[in-house]
Amino acid sequence: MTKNQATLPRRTFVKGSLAGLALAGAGSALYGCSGGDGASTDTATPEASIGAATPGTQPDTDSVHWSQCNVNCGGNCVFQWHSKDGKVVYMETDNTGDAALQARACLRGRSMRRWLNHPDRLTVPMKRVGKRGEGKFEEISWDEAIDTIAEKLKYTIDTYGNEAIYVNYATGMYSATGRQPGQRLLGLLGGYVNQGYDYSTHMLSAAMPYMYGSAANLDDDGNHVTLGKPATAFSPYDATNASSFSEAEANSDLVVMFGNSPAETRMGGANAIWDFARVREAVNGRGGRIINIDYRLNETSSGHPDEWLPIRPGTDAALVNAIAHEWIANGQVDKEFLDAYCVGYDEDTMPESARGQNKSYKDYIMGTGYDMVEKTPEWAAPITQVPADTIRALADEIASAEAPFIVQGWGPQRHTNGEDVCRAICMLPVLIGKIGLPGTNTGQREAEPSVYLVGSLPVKNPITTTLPVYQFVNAIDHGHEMTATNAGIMGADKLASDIKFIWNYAGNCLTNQHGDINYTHEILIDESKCEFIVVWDTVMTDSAKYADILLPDAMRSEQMNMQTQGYSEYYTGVVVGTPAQEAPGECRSSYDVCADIADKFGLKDSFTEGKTHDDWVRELYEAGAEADGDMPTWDEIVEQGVYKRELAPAIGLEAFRTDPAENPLATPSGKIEIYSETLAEIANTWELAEDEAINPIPVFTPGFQGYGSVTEEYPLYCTGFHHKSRTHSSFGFIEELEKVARQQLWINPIDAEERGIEAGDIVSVVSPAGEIRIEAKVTPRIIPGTVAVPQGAWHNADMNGDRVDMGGCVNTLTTYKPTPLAKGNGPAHSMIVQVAKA
Ligand SMILES: Nc1nc2c(c(=O)[nH]1)N[C@H]1C(S)=C(S)[C@@H](COP(=O)(O)OP(=O)(O)OC[C@H]3O[C@@H](n4cnc5c(=O)[nH]c(N)nc54)[C@H](O)[C@@H]3O)O[C@H]1N2
Ligand SMILES: Nc1nc2c(c(=O)[nH]1)N[C@H]1C(S)=C(S)[C@@H](COP(=O)(O)OP(=O)(O)OC[C@H]3O[C@@H](n4cnc5c(=O)[nH]c(N)nc54)[C@H](O)[C@@H]3O)O[C@H]1N2
Ligand code: SF4
Ligand SMILES: [Mo]
Repeated sequence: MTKNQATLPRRTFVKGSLAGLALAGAGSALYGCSGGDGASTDTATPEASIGAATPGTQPDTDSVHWSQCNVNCGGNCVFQWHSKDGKVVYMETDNTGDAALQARACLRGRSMRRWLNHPDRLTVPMKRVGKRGEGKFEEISWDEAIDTIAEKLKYTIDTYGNEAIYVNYATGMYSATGRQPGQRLLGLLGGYVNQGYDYSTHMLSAAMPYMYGSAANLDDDGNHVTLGKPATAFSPYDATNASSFSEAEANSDLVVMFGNSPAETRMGGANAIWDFARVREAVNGRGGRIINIDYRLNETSSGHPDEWLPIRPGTDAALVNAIAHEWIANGQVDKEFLDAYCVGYDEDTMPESARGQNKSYKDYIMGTGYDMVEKTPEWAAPITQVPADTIRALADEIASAEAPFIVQGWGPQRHTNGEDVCRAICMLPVLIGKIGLPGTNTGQREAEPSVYLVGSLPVKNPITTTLPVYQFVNAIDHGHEMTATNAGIMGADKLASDIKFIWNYAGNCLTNQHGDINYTHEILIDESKCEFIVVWDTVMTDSAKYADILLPDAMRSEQMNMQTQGYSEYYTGVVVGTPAQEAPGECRSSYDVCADIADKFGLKDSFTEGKTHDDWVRELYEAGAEADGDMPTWDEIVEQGVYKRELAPAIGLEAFRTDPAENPLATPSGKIEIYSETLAEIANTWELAEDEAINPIPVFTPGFQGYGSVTEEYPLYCTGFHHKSRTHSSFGFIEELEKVARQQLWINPIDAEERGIEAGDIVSVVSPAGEIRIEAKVTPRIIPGTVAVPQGAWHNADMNGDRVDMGGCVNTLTTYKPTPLAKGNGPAHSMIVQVAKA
């Protein structure tokens, strides 16, 4: 892990929590209001709505406690709780230090008090009493819960071995001690199957290392090995492979974004939307332009409609192909760069094994290889819905830019053809050699260097077997048949067992966030398959309904907490906080509960090493501070709550560009592999279905339920995006947020009119996998022929009845079909549907 490596000297050291308050309005007022957490329904202090901007008008409180927003949106924003008599009265966010570095909470974070104090909080341990999935539970004691879990763990390990245990993908808890206790416990018991990739960047994380390399491709001696290694060493947002927005701000004259909407997915005061606002100002200020390629006019370009270039979802690779065609036809590619730094652009740099077979990228584009189709703008226009003239103009505009900053969000790769799409987008800067230079980017997401100032509770898993996360349902159903070459298993040749025990802490990926809920339901309710499911959450989510034992968690603001900043691009930080109020009912911390489970195995001392939860937090902090040398002491951090520092700008692949011999990429050739021999080998050796392909060069393939797959029954393409009112399904039960940004189906007026649908109508959306009901948002902000459902709404269907999902969860519509290479969740954004007035 990068430790402080990219940091500038500390420029602010804030003592006292109110320093910098006067600056508070300047920073991120655009993206979050400047005061407290808004009008309250649950406390007797209406003054709270006045906010924090006018000290002196605040309600009477007796203490301040810090914590950080623990959900997975990347903001890691700072909470400053004001409590009285052990109960939270109101919240402020970050008002410390330099305004540009204030991690100020968005509306979601500012509603956290509603979550903490919500009447639907889980407050007691429960066991299932109805059929699995029915959601019928009965209160039990902690003793019974802990005994049952210990017994089931012992039974599972004795009967099936440790490889029958799986910790499900779950992102609701970013903290030094949140999800780690469970993994630490399971590690001590002999281990569990690891998670490979993630639901965020599944296709990209699997595919990009073949083009730009990854440390995971190197063995301990530094030799290149690519097959059968876990992919976790590749970071989809590090500062080695990609440039920071601050670099665009400083030096770019054209920003081209593919499916990237920081105003929705990087909210919060010290997050990329703030960085992007500065980018726009600087780039426009020097006469440059922003181009935002998306199937919808997203919030980032809302108010700047001239920035929007509409495209049919899943077809970005076709657009890239046509641009490449123009550049090749007009002699605009940087052949010198391609020869010196890349493999496989044309015959001159094809690897021995593929030479003389018309397998190069240039052959593919110009119609002399692969599918023998010339990728002209006229070819791409009907696929992408981008007119040929617009494509030509775009090709010209990018080629004439001095420092084009080409960047992709993760929307384009979360499609069934995502593995090719993400590499295809990177071909734009590669073809014109605009990589590793000031103001340019590699085509990947803007760098968000993970500079962790402190570590987390240590976890050791003796098992190396790794399952691509989206495969967990298959692993429950037929894990014993899954191998490296038919299911993408990593770290071992095959799974040793079906998954029999699921540990699900702070996640809703059993159903809601996973995909194809109707199908997944069938697998999960079969108790002869997965025999035991433990879920820990704070509210009754759809996934929680499948628990055999359901545990109530104390939230971060209800215990001592610590988290180091993970994603934001300009700054890193650490927050240490004390409990702002007591957890409700019988909620306990996961650390304490896991210590008790360890005790049943005689492992309590190994688990705790004689330390309490709070001892660990202090020790982890002090270890970080010592390694860093520049951080406050423990007493100081407890007093001031938050410590931050600015990060240096980064240019992706700068070292490689400057001296490729000295700084080769971690690919087999050490170069950018436009043609990957390793992928060619995988394509030849893996077992693939007839409709699946793995391609050594980034080609346009429509993908499952992608371009060309619509039928009379399902005549519309359907896709999704990450929504403002929730972080995935987190906050999905807070009514006030739903009122601010509604769960609605985006549909173009042309498609709506054909169906007699008007804005506000409740419509039925039917896919081959299921049906939802949702309100229609009729808007020209979405391209005709495609509709979109914001992801993360709470599934709400009678699973013993018609299964029509009144909650409008997009994963009722997705079909379970892992992608060819990553075995990932491409269907998340690739669907075909019919829409009708309900
Ligand atoms: N179709 C489709 N599906 C998708 C996506 C998509 O774009 N389209 N996006 C995917 C992506 S990128 C991701 S990352 C996943 C995210 O999927 P998940 O990781 O499941 O994220 P959430 O839905 O936010 O669920 C987090 C859970 O943590 C719980 N939680 C919050 N705080 C606490 C706490 O203090 N203690 C405990 N025990 N629990 C807590 C919340 O109540 C919530 O149930 O979804 C994926 N699913
Ligand atoms: N508010 C909020 N913020 C979040 C989250 C959240 O749930 N809510 N989730 C967090 C997490 S875990 C993650 S992984 C990130 C997700 O970040 P992303 O994956 O980048 O988010 P998406 O909204 O899926 O996609 C980004 C944009 O791509 C567009 N798009 C989708 N498909 C295509 C396509 O085929 N081509 C093109 N050109 N555009 C396309 C969408 O309309 C959207 O505007 O966001 C994080 N931030
Ligand atoms: S949801 Fe994200 S942006 Fe909003 S407060 Fe939490 S971390 Fe910050
Ligand atoms: Mo994600």
